[in-house]
Amino acid sequence: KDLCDAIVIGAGTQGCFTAYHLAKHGKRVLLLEYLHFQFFLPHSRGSSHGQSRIIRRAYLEDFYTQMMDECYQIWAQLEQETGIQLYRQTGLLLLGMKENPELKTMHTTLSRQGVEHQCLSSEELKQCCPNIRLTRGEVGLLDKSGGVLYADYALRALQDAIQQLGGIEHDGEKVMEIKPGLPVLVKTTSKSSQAENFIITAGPWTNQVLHPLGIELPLQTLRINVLLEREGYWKEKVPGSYGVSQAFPCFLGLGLSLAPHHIYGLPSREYPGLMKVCYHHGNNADPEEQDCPSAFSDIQDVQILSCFVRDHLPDLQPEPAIMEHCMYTNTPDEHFILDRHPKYDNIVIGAGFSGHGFKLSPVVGKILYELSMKLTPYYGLTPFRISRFPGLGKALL
Ligand code: PYC
Repeated sequence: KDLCDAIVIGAGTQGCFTAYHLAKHGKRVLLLEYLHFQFFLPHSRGSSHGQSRIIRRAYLEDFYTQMMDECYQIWAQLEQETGIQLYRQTGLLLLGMKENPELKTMHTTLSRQGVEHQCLSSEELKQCCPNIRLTRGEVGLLDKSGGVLYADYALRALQDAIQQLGGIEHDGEKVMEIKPGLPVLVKTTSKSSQAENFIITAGPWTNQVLHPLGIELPLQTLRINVLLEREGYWKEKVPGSYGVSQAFPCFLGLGLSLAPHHIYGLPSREYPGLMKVCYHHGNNADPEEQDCPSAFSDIQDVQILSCFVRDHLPDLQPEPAIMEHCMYTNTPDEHFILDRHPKYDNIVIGAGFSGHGFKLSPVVGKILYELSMKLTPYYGLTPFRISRFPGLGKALL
């Protein structure tokens, strides 16, 4: 059997960027799309499918904003290498009550990190974005670097780049066995492979992969849309008013009175004439049971979004035209897990991207590459350590 430097299991954007950085540094890498039931790429069971994602520097925490600087550079580098446009700058508009603590913190972070931004009163917003209305007491904060990432193009570009760099990709194979040790042994339905290092980026399947490795992480898998978070596409009353080509901004509604969770929206590329408006909220779900029927909480979520659209996006029809699903894998604090396995130091885990990991995947992949090669990452990893969850894993090891 050939011995690779690394096997990466899970070929979503985090695993692809990990394999990309490994291959770029001359490492022999095998990227496996792990699924308990085998699926072929691209599929919609994980968190990397679809055509668009928000990219932004606006964050509550300085460390994400700092990482985003390098992410923008790597996204641009991938665009250059592959000749494919992956990012469109539209601006990211934060909406919230003037005194909203999250809005204030994001404003502070943007100022402290020197990110170009603009505070907008209701009147000022009307001038620059006539299709968005604020309700009483709300203000806008524009992160000018925000925009849309073309998620499907990004995955394709990454997979092509990995192959060009000599990396090997396998999908559609069910993983039968993972044996820790030096080397790590991975058996799939069609072959056995071994590697000095093993990196797990299996999204909602992370705990399934980790089970035979003696650890369970506090990950909650959420179905976004029909049962969990809403992803609705609202039809424009006035065609073209919210399109990508009009540079209509992405937006994030923070702590709005009608919605306890964030509401976000972005111009839709996949359905011209529709705008994607979603609720950052969902219920527990098994990734293999994504297609169960809607629950009562979904209907409530749609009502919340319809009220938001009616009040803030007057040129959209308030009823959704299409509903879709996506999976989130959340940690209790919604920060990522980027760490070594507590017992096997040649096994590295990237998990718990909590619905905000896509834009950050260029740096996540770099950190996972560095951890696997025993290099010291440039970024402090304290917020991402497994040990922040007290007592975790002890009983299992
Ligand atoms: O991280 O910007 C984000 C985001 C928006 C919707 C889900 N995640």
